[in-house]
Amino acid sequence: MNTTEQLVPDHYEMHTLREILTQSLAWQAALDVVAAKQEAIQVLWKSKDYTDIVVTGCGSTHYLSQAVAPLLQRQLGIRARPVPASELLLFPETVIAPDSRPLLFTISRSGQTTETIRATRMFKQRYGGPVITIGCYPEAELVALSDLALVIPEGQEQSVVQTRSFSAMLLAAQAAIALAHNAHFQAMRSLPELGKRLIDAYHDLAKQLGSDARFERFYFLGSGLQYGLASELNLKMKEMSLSVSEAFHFMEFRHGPMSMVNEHTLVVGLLSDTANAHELAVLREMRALGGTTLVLSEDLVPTAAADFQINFRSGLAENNRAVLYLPLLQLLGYYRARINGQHPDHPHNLTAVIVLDAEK
Ligand code: F1P
Repeated sequence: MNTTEQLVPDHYEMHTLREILTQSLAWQAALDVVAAKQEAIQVLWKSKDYTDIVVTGCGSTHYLSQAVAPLLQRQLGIRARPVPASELLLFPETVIAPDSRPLLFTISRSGQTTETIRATRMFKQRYGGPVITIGCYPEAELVALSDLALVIPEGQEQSVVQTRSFSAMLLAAQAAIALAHNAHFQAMRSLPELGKRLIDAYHDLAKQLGSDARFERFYFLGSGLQYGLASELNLKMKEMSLSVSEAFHFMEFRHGPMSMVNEHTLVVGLLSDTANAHELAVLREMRALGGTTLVLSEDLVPTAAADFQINFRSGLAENNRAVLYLPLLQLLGYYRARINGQHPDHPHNLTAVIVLDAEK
Protein backbone atom coordinates (compact mmCIF):
# COMPACT_ATOMS: atom_id res chain seq x y z
CA MET A 1 0.00 0.00 0.00
CA ASN A 2 1.76 3.25 -1.06
CA THR A 3 1.65 6.49 0.91
CA THR A 4 -1.22 7.91 -1.19
CA GLU A 5 -3.57 5.06 -0.10
CA GLN A 6 -2.24 5.37 3.49
CA LEU A 7 -2.94 9.10 3.32
CA VAL A 8 -6.53 8.67 2.09
CA PRO A 9 -8.36 6.35 4.46
CA ASP A 10 -11.70 5.73 2.76
CA HIS A 11 -13.64 7.33 5.67
CA TYR A 12 -11.73 10.62 5.25
CA GLU A 13 -13.89 13.48 6.63
CA MET A 14 -13.08 15.87 3.81
CA HIS A 15 -14.10 15.13 0.21
CA THR A 16 -11.77 17.94 -0.91
CA LEU A 17 -8.64 16.23 0.46
CA ARG A 18 -9.56 12.83 -0.96
CA GLU A 19 -10.33 14.41 -4.35
CA ILE A 20 -7.00 16.29 -4.40
CA LEU A 21 -4.99 13.21 -3.37
CA THR A 22 -6.63 10.87 -5.92
CA GLN A 23 -6.68 13.22 -8.92
CA SER A 24 -4.11 11.20 -10.91
CA LEU A 25 -6.90 8.62 -11.45
CA ALA A 26 -8.97 11.31 -13.20
CA TRP A 27 -5.87 12.25 -15.22
CA GLN A 28 -5.65 8.69 -16.50
CA ALA A 29 -9.31 8.82 -17.49
CA ALA A 30 -8.85 12.19 -19.26
CA LEU A 31 -6.03 10.78 -21.41
CA ASP A 32 -8.17 7.74 -22.27
CA VAL A 33 -11.11 9.95 -23.28
CA VAL A 34 -8.89 12.00 -25.62
CA ALA A 35 -7.30 8.86 -27.10
CA ALA A 36 -10.78 7.48 -27.80
CA LYS A 37 -11.74 10.69 -29.68
CA GLN A 38 -8.36 11.08 -31.42
CA GLU A 39 -9.72 10.97 -34.96
CA ALA A 40 -12.53 13.51 -34.41
CA ILE A 41 -10.12 15.88 -32.64
CA GLN A 42 -7.51 15.71 -35.43
CA VAL A 43 -10.22 16.27 -38.06
CA LEU A 44 -11.30 19.39 -36.14
CA TRP A 45 -7.75 20.79 -35.86
CA LYS A 46 -7.07 19.98 -39.54
CA SER A 47 -10.44 21.34 -40.79
CA LYS A 48 -9.39 24.92 -40.22
CA ASP A 49 -12.93 26.05 -41.25
CA TYR A 50 -12.66 28.70 -38.59
CA THR A 51 -10.48 31.81 -38.43
CA ASP A 52 -9.79 31.89 -34.68
CA ILE A 53 -10.76 30.24 -31.38
CA VAL A 54 -12.69 31.73 -28.44
CA VAL A 55 -12.19 29.77 -25.21
CA THR A 56 -14.77 30.36 -22.46
CA GLY A 57 -16.02 29.32 -19.02
CA CYS A 58 -16.83 30.83 -15.61
CA GLY A 59 -14.87 31.03 -12.37
CA SER A 60 -12.38 28.16 -12.29
CA THR A 61 -13.19 27.24 -15.86
CA HIS A 62 -12.61 30.82 -17.01
CA TYR A 63 -9.10 30.55 -15.53
CA LEU A 64 -8.78 27.17 -17.26
CA SER A 65 -9.60 28.98 -20.52
CA GLN A 66 -6.74 31.41 -19.73
CA ALA A 67 -4.39 28.41 -19.52
CA VAL A 68 -5.71 26.74 -22.71
CA ALA A 69 -5.96 29.69 -25.13
CA PRO A 70 -2.22 30.60 -25.21
CA LEU A 71 -1.39 26.92 -25.72
CA LEU A 72 -3.85 26.64 -28.62
CA GLN A 73 -2.26 29.68 -30.28
CA ARG A 74 1.29 28.46 -29.58
CA GLN A 75 0.70 24.86 -30.72
CA LEU A 76 -1.82 25.31 -33.56
CA GLY A 77 -0.62 28.73 -34.76
CA ILE A 78 -4.17 30.08 -34.79
CA ARG A 79 -5.38 33.16 -32.87
CA ALA A 80 -7.04 32.03 -29.61
CA ARG A 81 -8.57 34.17 -26.89
CA PRO A 82 -9.88 33.37 -23.39
CA VAL A 83 -13.01 35.28 -22.27
CA PRO A 84 -15.50 34.88 -19.39
CA ALA A 85 -18.81 33.49 -20.69
CA SER A 86 -20.67 36.55 -19.37
CA GLU A 87 -18.52 38.84 -21.55
CA LEU A 88 -19.15 36.71 -24.63
CA LEU A 89 -22.89 36.66 -23.84
CA LEU A 90 -23.33 40.35 -22.99
CA PHE A 91 -20.66 42.02 -25.24
CA PRO A 92 -20.17 39.61 -28.19
CA GLU A 93 -19.08 42.37 -30.59
CA THR A 94 -16.16 43.18 -28.25
CA VAL A 95 -15.04 39.53 -28.39
CA ILE A 96 -15.78 38.37 -31.96
CA ALA A 97 -14.52 40.55 -34.82
CA PRO A 98 -17.08 41.17 -37.63
CA ASP A 99 -14.99 39.41 -40.34
CA SER A 100 -14.13 36.36 -38.23
CA ARG A 101 -15.67 32.83 -38.15
CA PRO A 102 -14.54 31.51 -34.76
CA LEU A 103 -14.56 28.04 -33.23
CA LEU A 104 -16.05 28.14 -29.69
CA PHE A 105 -14.20 26.08 -27.05
CA THR A 106 -16.34 25.87 -23.89
CA ILE A 107 -15.17 24.44 -20.56
CA SER A 108 -17.53 23.67 -17.66
CA ARG A 109 -17.33 21.04 -14.91
CA SER A 110 -21.14 20.85 -14.59
CA GLY A 111 -22.12 21.79 -18.14
CA GLN A 112 -25.05 23.55 -16.46
CA THR A 113 -23.70 27.04 -15.70
CA THR A 114 -26.29 29.49 -17.09
CA GLU A 115 -23.83 32.06 -18.47
CA THR A 116 -21.90 29.41 -20.43
CA ILE A 117 -25.08 27.79 -21.73
CA ARG A 118 -26.60 31.12 -22.84
CA ALA A 119 -23.31 32.29 -24.42
CA THR A 120 -23.08 29.03 -26.40
CA ARG A 121 -26.69 29.28 -27.59
CA MET A 122 -26.12 32.92 -28.65
CA PHE A 123 -22.88 31.93 -30.41
CA LYS A 124 -24.58 29.12 -32.39
CA GLN A 125 -27.52 31.35 -33.41
CA ARG A 126 -25.46 34.43 -34.29
CA TYR A 127 -22.13 33.04 -35.59
CA GLY A 128 -22.94 29.40 -36.37
CA GLY A 129 -19.34 28.18 -35.88
CA PRO A 130 -18.31 24.75 -34.52
CA VAL A 131 -18.44 24.17 -30.75
CA ILE A 132 -16.17 21.87 -28.74
CA THR A 133 -16.73 21.33 -25.01
CA ILE A 134 -14.86 19.78 -22.07
CA GLY A 135 -16.74 18.76 -18.91
CA CYS A 136 -17.47 16.02 -16.40
CA TYR A 137 -21.20 15.23 -16.89
CA PRO A 138 -22.27 13.34 -20.09
CA GLU A 139 -25.94 14.31 -19.81
CA ALA A 140 -25.25 18.06 -19.37
CA GLU A 141 -26.99 20.61 -21.65
CA LEU A 142 -23.63 22.02 -22.81
CA VAL A 143 -22.67 18.57 -24.17
CA ALA A 144 -25.91 18.45 -26.16
CA LEU A 145 -25.13 21.93 -27.58
CA SER A 146 -21.65 20.88 -28.77
CA ASP A 147 -20.30 19.29 -31.98
CA LEU A 148 -17.49 17.53 -30.10
CA ALA A 149 -17.49 16.78 -26.35
CA LEU A 150 -14.66 15.45 -24.16
CA VAL A 151 -16.40 14.27 -20.98
CA ILE A 152 -14.48 12.92 -17.94
CA PRO A 153 -16.95 11.50 -15.33
CA GLU A 154 -13.95 10.55 -13.14
CA GLY A 155 -13.44 14.30 -12.62
CA GLN A 156 -16.80 14.64 -10.85
CA GLU A 157 -16.54 15.89 -7.26
CA GLN A 158 -18.58 16.03 -4.05
CA SER A 159 -16.68 19.13 -2.92
CA VAL A 160 -17.93 22.52 -4.17
CA VAL A 161 -14.50 23.71 -5.23
CA GLN A 162 -12.91 22.38 -8.43
CA THR A 163 -9.69 20.41 -7.85
CA ARG A 164 -9.45 17.06 -9.70
CA SER A 165 -12.15 18.21 -12.17
CA PHE A 166 -10.01 21.26 -13.03
CA SER A 167 -6.82 19.28 -13.53
CA ALA A 168 -8.55 16.49 -15.48
CA MET A 169 -10.25 19.00 -17.81
CA LEU A 170 -6.96 20.89 -18.24
CA LEU A 171 -5.16 17.66 -19.11
CA ALA A 172 -7.87 16.71 -21.62
CA ALA A 173 -7.47 20.12 -23.31
CA GLN A 174 -3.66 19.88 -23.34
CA ALA A 175 -3.78 16.29 -24.64
CA ALA A 176 -6.27 17.22 -27.37
CA ILE A 177 -3.98 20.08 -28.46
CA ALA A 178 -0.93 17.79 -28.27
CA LEU A 179 -2.70 15.50 -30.77
CA ALA A 180 -1.97 18.14 -33.38
CA HIS A 181 1.65 16.95 -32.97
CA ASN A 182 1.15 13.27 -32.14
CA ALA A 183 4.57 12.80 -30.52
CA HIS A 184 3.73 14.88 -27.45
CA PHE A 185 0.50 13.02 -26.67
CA GLN A 186 2.23 9.70 -25.98
CA ALA A 187 4.77 11.38 -23.67
CA MET A 188 1.90 12.75 -21.56
CA ARG A 189 0.95 9.20 -20.56
CA SER A 190 3.58 9.48 -17.78
CA LEU A 191 1.67 12.30 -16.03
CA PRO A 192 -0.65 10.24 -13.76
CA GLU A 193 2.33 8.40 -12.16
CA LEU A 194 4.34 11.66 -11.99
CA GLY A 195 1.42 13.39 -10.25
CA LYS A 196 1.13 10.67 -7.61
CA ARG A 197 4.91 10.77 -6.97
CA LEU A 198 4.87 14.57 -6.59
CA ILE A 199 2.02 14.42 -4.04
CA ASP A 200 3.88 11.75 -2.07
CA ALA A 201 7.12 13.73 -2.13
CA TYR A 202 5.80 17.21 -1.22
CA HIS A 203 2.54 16.67 0.70
CA ASP A 204 4.24 17.47 4.01
CA LEU A 205 5.75 20.69 2.62
CA ALA A 206 2.30 21.87 1.40
CA LYS A 207 0.87 21.06 4.84
CA GLN A 208 3.72 22.88 6.63
CA LEU A 209 3.39 26.08 4.53
CA GLY A 210 -0.42 25.97 4.46
CA SER A 211 -0.52 25.64 8.25
CA ASP A 212 2.10 28.34 8.91
CA ALA A 213 0.23 31.11 10.76
CA ARG A 214 3.11 33.53 9.99
CA PHE A 215 1.63 34.09 6.51
CA GLU A 216 -1.20 36.63 6.20
CA ARG A 217 -1.20 37.16 2.41
CA PHE A 218 -0.47 35.05 -0.65
CA TYR A 219 0.63 36.03 -4.18
CA PHE A 220 0.59 33.52 -7.05
CA LEU A 221 2.86 34.52 -9.94
CA GLY A 222 2.57 32.94 -13.41
CA SER A 223 3.34 34.19 -16.92
CA GLY A 224 2.59 32.85 -20.42
CA LEU A 225 0.94 29.44 -20.08
CA GLN A 226 1.08 29.65 -16.27
CA TYR A 227 -0.98 32.84 -15.75
CA GLY A 228 -4.31 30.99 -15.92
CA LEU A 229 -3.00 28.44 -13.41
CA ALA A 230 -1.81 31.18 -11.03
CA SER A 231 -5.29 32.74 -11.28
CA GLU A 232 -7.00 29.41 -10.50
CA LEU A 233 -4.74 28.64 -7.53
CA ASN A 234 -5.40 32.13 -6.22
CA LEU A 235 -9.13 31.35 -6.50
CA LYS A 236 -8.62 28.07 -4.59
CA MET A 237 -6.86 29.92 -1.75
CA LYS A 238 -9.75 32.43 -1.64
CA GLU A 239 -12.62 29.94 -2.05
CA MET A 240 -11.33 27.42 0.51
CA SER A 241 -9.59 29.58 3.14
CA LEU A 242 -10.97 33.14 2.68
CA SER A 243 -7.34 34.42 2.72
CA VAL A 244 -5.97 37.68 1.23
CA SER A 245 -4.63 36.34 -2.03
CA GLU A 246 -4.00 37.61 -5.59
CA ALA A 247 -2.50 36.43 -8.88
CA PHE A 248 -0.16 38.38 -11.16
CA HIS A 249 2.12 37.95 -14.16
CA PHE A 250 5.67 37.74 -12.76
CA MET A 251 7.10 41.02 -14.06
CA GLU A 252 3.81 42.88 -13.49
CA PHE A 253 4.26 42.21 -9.75
CA ARG A 254 7.02 44.83 -9.59
CA HIS A 255 4.72 47.50 -11.06
CA GLY A 256 2.94 48.27 -7.80
CA PRO A 257 1.70 45.07 -6.07
CA MET A 258 5.17 44.40 -4.58
CA SER A 259 4.41 47.27 -2.19
CA MET A 260 2.34 44.69 -0.26
CA VAL A 261 5.30 42.33 0.35
CA ASN A 262 6.50 41.91 3.95
CA GLU A 263 7.60 39.16 6.37
CA HIS A 264 4.00 37.82 6.50
CA THR A 265 3.87 37.22 2.73
CA LEU A 266 4.19 33.95 0.80
CA VAL A 267 5.04 34.53 -2.87
CA VAL A 268 4.40 31.40 -4.96
CA GLY A 269 6.17 31.29 -8.35
CA LEU A 270 4.95 28.98 -11.16
CA LEU A 271 8.17 28.99 -13.14
CA SER A 272 8.20 28.67 -16.95
CA ASP A 273 11.01 27.26 -19.11
CA THR A 274 10.64 30.14 -21.54
CA ALA A 275 11.29 33.10 -19.20
CA ASN A 276 12.63 31.67 -15.94
CA ALA A 277 15.67 33.98 -15.77
CA HIS A 278 13.34 36.99 -15.55
CA GLU A 279 10.99 35.16 -13.17
CA LEU A 280 13.80 34.12 -10.80
CA ALA A 281 14.99 37.76 -10.67
CA VAL A 282 11.53 38.83 -9.43
CA LEU A 283 11.57 36.11 -6.76
CA ARG A 284 15.05 37.10 -5.54
CA GLU A 285 13.83 40.70 -5.14
CA MET A 286 10.73 39.64 -3.19
CA ARG A 287 12.92 37.65 -0.78
CA ALA A 288 15.04 40.79 -0.33
CA LEU A 289 11.84 42.67 0.61
CA GLY A 290 11.21 40.14 3.42
CA GLY A 291 8.81 37.83 1.58
CA THR A 292 9.06 34.02 1.67
CA THR A 293 9.13 32.31 -1.74
CA LEU A 294 7.88 28.89 -2.86
CA VAL A 295 8.94 27.96 -6.41
CA LEU A 296 7.40 25.26 -8.64
CA SER A 297 9.69 24.33 -11.50
CA GLU A 298 10.86 21.49 -13.73
CA ASP A 299 14.38 21.53 -12.30
CA LEU A 300 16.17 22.69 -9.15
CA VAL A 301 16.56 26.51 -8.95
CA PRO A 302 19.16 28.60 -7.05
CA THR A 303 18.17 29.02 -3.39
CA ALA A 304 18.73 32.79 -3.75
CA ALA A 305 15.27 32.85 -5.36
CA ALA A 306 13.58 30.06 -3.41
CA ASP A 307 13.04 29.49 0.32
CA PHE A 308 11.12 26.37 -0.66
CA GLN A 309 10.84 24.57 -4.01
CA ILE A 310 8.89 21.79 -5.70
CA ASN A 311 10.72 20.26 -8.69
CA PHE A 312 8.79 18.15 -11.21
CA ARG A 313 11.75 16.52 -13.01
CA SER A 314 9.13 15.27 -15.48
CA GLY A 315 11.21 15.42 -18.64
CA LEU A 316 8.10 16.82 -20.33
CA ALA A 317 7.93 19.96 -22.44
CA GLU A 318 6.41 23.10 -20.88
CA ASN A 319 3.37 22.70 -23.19
CA ASN A 320 2.47 19.31 -21.75
CA ARG A 321 3.02 19.41 -17.99
CA ALA A 322 0.74 22.19 -16.70
CA VAL A 323 -1.23 19.83 -14.44
CA LEU A 324 1.88 19.26 -12.30
CA TYR A 325 1.61 22.81 -10.90
CA LEU A 326 -1.82 22.06 -9.36
CA PRO A 327 -2.00 19.32 -6.66
CA LEU A 328 0.46 20.72 -4.09
CA LEU A 329 -0.92 24.25 -4.35
CA GLN A 330 -4.47 22.91 -4.02
CA LEU A 331 -3.21 21.21 -0.82
CA LEU A 332 -1.68 24.55 0.31
CA GLY A 333 -5.16 26.11 0.09
CA TYR A 334 -6.75 23.10 1.81
CA TYR A 335 -4.44 23.24 4.86
CA ARG A 336 -4.81 27.03 5.00
CA ALA A 337 -8.57 26.53 5.18
CA ARG A 338 -8.08 24.15 8.10
CA ILE A 339 -6.10 26.65 10.21
CA ASN A 340 -8.55 29.43 9.26
CA GLY A 341 -11.36 27.29 10.70
CA GLN A 342 -13.02 27.00 7.27
CA HIS A 343 -14.69 23.83 5.92
CA PRO A 344 -13.12 23.19 2.47
CA ASP A 345 -16.04 21.01 1.34
CA HIS A 346 -18.54 23.81 1.99
CA PRO A 347 -16.85 27.14 1.19
CA HIS A 348 -18.46 30.35 2.44
CA ASN A 349 -21.30 31.67 0.23
CA LEU A 350 -20.53 29.20 -2.63
CA THR A 351 -22.51 26.59 -4.55
CA ALA A 352 -21.10 24.08 -7.04
CA VAL A 353 -23.08 25.50 -9.98
CA ILE A 354 -24.35 29.06 -10.60
CA VAL A 355 -27.80 28.77 -12.21
CA LEU A 356 -29.45 32.14 -12.89
CA ASP A 357 -33.16 32.89 -13.04
CA ALA A 358 -34.92 32.57 -16.39
CA GLU A 359 -34.22 35.52 -18.75
CA LYS A 360 -36.80 38.31 -18.25
C1 F1P B 1 -18.04 27.20 -12.69
C2 F1P B 1 -18.01 27.75 -11.24
C3 F1P B 1 -16.92 27.15 -10.41
C4 F1P B 1 -16.90 27.76 -8.98
C5 F1P B 1 -18.22 27.52 -8.34
C6 F1P B 1 -19.35 27.96 -9.24
O1 F1P B 1 -18.68 26.00 -12.76
O2 F1P B 1 -17.80 29.09 -11.33
O3 F1P B 1 -15.71 27.47 -10.99
O4 F1P B 1 -15.90 27.11 -8.21
O5 F1P B 1 -18.34 26.14 -8.09
O6 F1P B 1 -19.22 27.48 -10.57
P1 F1P B 1 -18.64 25.11 -14.10
O7 F1P B 1 -19.30 25.91 -15.22
O8 F1P B 1 -17.23 24.82 -14.41
O9 F1P B 1 -19.46 23.92 -13.71
